[in-house]
Amino acid sequence: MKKIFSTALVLMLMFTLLAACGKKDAETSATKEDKKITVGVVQTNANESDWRTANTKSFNEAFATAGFELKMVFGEGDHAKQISQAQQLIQEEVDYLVVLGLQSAGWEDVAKAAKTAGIPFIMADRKLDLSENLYTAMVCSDFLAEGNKAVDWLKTQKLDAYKIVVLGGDTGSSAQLGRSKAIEDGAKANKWDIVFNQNMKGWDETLAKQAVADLIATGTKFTVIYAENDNMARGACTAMDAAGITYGKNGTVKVIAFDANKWGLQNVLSGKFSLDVECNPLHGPRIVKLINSLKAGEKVEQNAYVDETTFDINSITQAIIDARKY
Ligand code: GZL
Repeated sequence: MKKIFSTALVLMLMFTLLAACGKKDAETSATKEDKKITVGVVQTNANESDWRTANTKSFNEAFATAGFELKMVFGEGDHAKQISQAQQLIQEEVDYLVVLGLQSAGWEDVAKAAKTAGIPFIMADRKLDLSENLYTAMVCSDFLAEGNKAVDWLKTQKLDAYKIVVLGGDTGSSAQLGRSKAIEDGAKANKWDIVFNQNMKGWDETLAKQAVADLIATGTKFTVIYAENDNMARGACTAMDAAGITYGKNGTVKVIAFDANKWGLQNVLSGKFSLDVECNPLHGPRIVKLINSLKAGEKVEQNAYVDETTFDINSITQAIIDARKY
């Protein structure tokens, strides 16, 4: 009798334990399923440019809609700070790490740490110098292609003289490297003169305005402003206004800009900018789609470049501008 009772007691204990484990597993899996996806985003600077503002807004809105928890940090022009911020996010065991690098180089250790931690490393905006085994995917712009579009357009202008002022972006960023390589190679191939070629820290509009004002003061003549974003192109226009130099549709200087913000395109329509090359900042939805695909175990394209176009005085209309999202 005693034996039957102790057997029954053991069986009861076993079933209770099993039920408890099952419940825990169920809770764990339920918690896992319900757990918000946490995404670490290492952004460049908060107020770098209108492009960057649109880009940050895109992440905030898309991640909120998707129900992702966003942990966004800003390097504020300091590459070393971005590296330590990325390492910190890995320590915090984010589910995904998205990097928009101030500099292309120097990301190997972070990428290796993310890989060791089992955290997918995603590049956005600017491709980084990483071998394909060190990142999961990228959603970036092809900056060399952007620059080549500007060079091809410049060729069609058949100017009497090509005296080009290059206002580069942040030195060492893939956006600056690609756009600068395009104009430098284009000038060499077409025997154009680059009369000024300097990168503006932080893509800064005021620095660009001052650089062009100083150049004008030296008496250097130029026929093209190649500004690697809208803000710096506007800075150059302010300097030319102050010096009485005409530009754009009926002017002596062609102004080329990149980003194609709405206000930049308004400057194309009004004839101030001659060309604006699109660089699309709306990466939020793209990264959400990518993360959802990864979460579902779907195969994703590792190297996805964003489709982008150009706008000049002959192609732009107010309707096109009004329909734009940034
Ligand atoms: C390009 C982006 C650049 C923009 C600038 O993708 O990284 O940085 O062209 C921005 O306006 O600040």
